[in-house]
Amino acid sequence: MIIDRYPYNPILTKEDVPYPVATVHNAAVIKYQDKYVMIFRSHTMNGRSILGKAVSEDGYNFEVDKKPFMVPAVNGIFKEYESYGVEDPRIVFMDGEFLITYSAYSRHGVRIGLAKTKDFESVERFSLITESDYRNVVIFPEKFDGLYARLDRPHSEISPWSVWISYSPDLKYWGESLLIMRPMQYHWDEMKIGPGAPPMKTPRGWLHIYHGVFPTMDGCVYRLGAALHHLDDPSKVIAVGDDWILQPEEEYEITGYVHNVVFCCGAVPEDDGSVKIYWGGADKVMCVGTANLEALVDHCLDNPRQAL
Ligand code: BMA
Repeated sequence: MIIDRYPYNPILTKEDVPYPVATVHNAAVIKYQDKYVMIFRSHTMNGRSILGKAVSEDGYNFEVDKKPFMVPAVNGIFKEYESYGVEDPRIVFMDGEFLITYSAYSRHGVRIGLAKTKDFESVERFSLITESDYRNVVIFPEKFDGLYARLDRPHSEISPWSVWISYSPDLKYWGESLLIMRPMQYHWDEMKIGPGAPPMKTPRGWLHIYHGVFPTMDGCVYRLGAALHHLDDPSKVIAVGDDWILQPEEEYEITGYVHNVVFCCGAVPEDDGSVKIYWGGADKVMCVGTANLEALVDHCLDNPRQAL
């Protein structure tokens, strides 16, 4: 198997959280001052989501902060657009600060918020960077020709749940959008695809772990796959691995709040060429596994499917 599950999964559950929550899942993880910082999503008991923070020395054993990290905003424009909750964060580090993209739900639909922090103590909302219906926006940790780049996941009837790319000079105004990857018919990712972890730089391209959804008579199955983007022009998808790299197999992925889900929002590349991949199991717990980054690149190149 290309991803080795950590034998002591799940690594974080609602029992580890010192305030009342129903779930712990879909977390972003990034290194900060030699520690692993996890920003995770939790359903509260009204069914809406908040974000919590946990810290670890080794990437496996996490301790949760006493209070949530982000709850729906109580004033300003964010209040209007986050009133149904904040979900599924992703984090990158650029220019001395951490950029957190998250789904903001309200009666107006789902759009993407961008918040910034320098130390994971205080966090400042920067802007709502999409209209609805968007989820799963990940920012590349480097600029291209002076522009920020992000993978987008808008949804419309004619172009359902595909991956697009957009650019920005200032993180606020985004444009030059292009469709770059679509779900593939009669394939494990045929219904929806969406960006997962922020892309990781490798000598052969940006490795992007994404999720794909397959509809069955028993509901949807969420799996993970990998795609490789050109180093200088990330709108060029060099290859998409045909096979999934992870599917729900363990009890904690098959049964939970939503069954048959593995959903990734974060991965941490290590100096030895390995990568820790974090995923939510069945929308209820957090899990981790390790892979070799170059093996994931091989996975894309050795047996690719069409991107578009
Ligand atoms: C998606 C999102 C994710 C969730 C997944 C499986 O639409 O809501 O946050 O993990 O469904 O329920």
